[in-house]
Amino acid sequence: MKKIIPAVLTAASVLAVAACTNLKSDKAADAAFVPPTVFDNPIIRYDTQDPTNEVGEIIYTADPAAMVLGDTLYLYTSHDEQAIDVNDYRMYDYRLWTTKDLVKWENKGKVLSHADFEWARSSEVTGNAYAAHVTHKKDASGKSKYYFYVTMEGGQADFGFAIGVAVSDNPEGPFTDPRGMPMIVLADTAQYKDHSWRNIDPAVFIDDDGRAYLYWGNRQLWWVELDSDLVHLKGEKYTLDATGKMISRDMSDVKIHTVDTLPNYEEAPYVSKHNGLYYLVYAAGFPESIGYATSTSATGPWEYRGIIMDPLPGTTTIHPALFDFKGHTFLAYHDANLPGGGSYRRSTAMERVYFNSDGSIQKIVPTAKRKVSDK
Ligand code: FUB
Repeated sequence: MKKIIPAVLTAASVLAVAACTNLKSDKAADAAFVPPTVFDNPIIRYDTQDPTNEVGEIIYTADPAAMVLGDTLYLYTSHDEQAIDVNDYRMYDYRLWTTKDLVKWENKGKVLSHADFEWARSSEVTGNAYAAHVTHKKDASGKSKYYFYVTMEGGQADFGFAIGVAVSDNPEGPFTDPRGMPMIVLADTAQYKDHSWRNIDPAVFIDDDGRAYLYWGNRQLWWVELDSDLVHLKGEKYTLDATGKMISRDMSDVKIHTVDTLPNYEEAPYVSKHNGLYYLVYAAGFPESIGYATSTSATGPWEYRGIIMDPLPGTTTIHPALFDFKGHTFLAYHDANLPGGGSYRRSTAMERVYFNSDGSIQKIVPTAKRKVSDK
């Protein structure tokens, strides 16, 4: 059953006119779209079927990743399930929320879990599913496939995080792991860093020429080109079992690149293209703000352009996603503005983004905290 979560938006915010440069599409449908200029943040609040969105069980969501298909935004989030006042992440699954207007949100529920990855499930760990990213591509027959890149605790002999992928014929799933093993493990980045959570926060960008790149990393940004199947790394050699799952991999011909030009790079890279320029937004410093860089190529070099959002009250992390929707640009991120919120009980928020004529992004002041009554 479909669950509807409409958010309340003031008439003033809908009617407000952007005073600044923004991206425009020439599509008639997009031209008719009146983009919100102020969001009823947090935009995701209840895991509920209540159409008024004023009652129900609060859901804490984080790490938004945006995928636009036609007239619909698919917003995938991680899911914070930690008890109040406990200082550690508890994240077992990913949630999907869709909208056609950025105001009414449809709750598609759980679409993927830590338990769905055999290689992560079998490890002796607690089972965290950190930030993810979803993209799509048509296969040779013209059929769309959806690729869900995840951060999973487990997947290797040593305690730590790994990056994996699951694939579906439908953006709502079910997603299944085509590899049977992670894409990136601790051994792949051991020459650069030694902390166990360095391989987190995958983000994939598919360029106009069809080449695809995977960006990731905590305290170090790495990127690697993906194979055209979006499931293997370019140059990765592997053997398969009778079911088609990988049983071994050889990384000797895979080129893992580092990016060292982003001040205070912490984590959460997200690459997108706007007005012909490539943008890389990321979480900077700790507590995190949102920094960004631009380039004329998806592979850099990246020119640092500044901070677009300062640290937020109540949460050390912020996790940005910059995306276009119906001819306008938006930023999704997380705050801690739900009752009982905090660094391990976060909530997904969104803002409008305005560009200056030199491609720089105007600093964003988060929409004032909405009053959600304590339950
Ligand atoms: O949600 C768990 C981790 O916190 C993410 O992977 C980071 O980006 C930070 O948001």
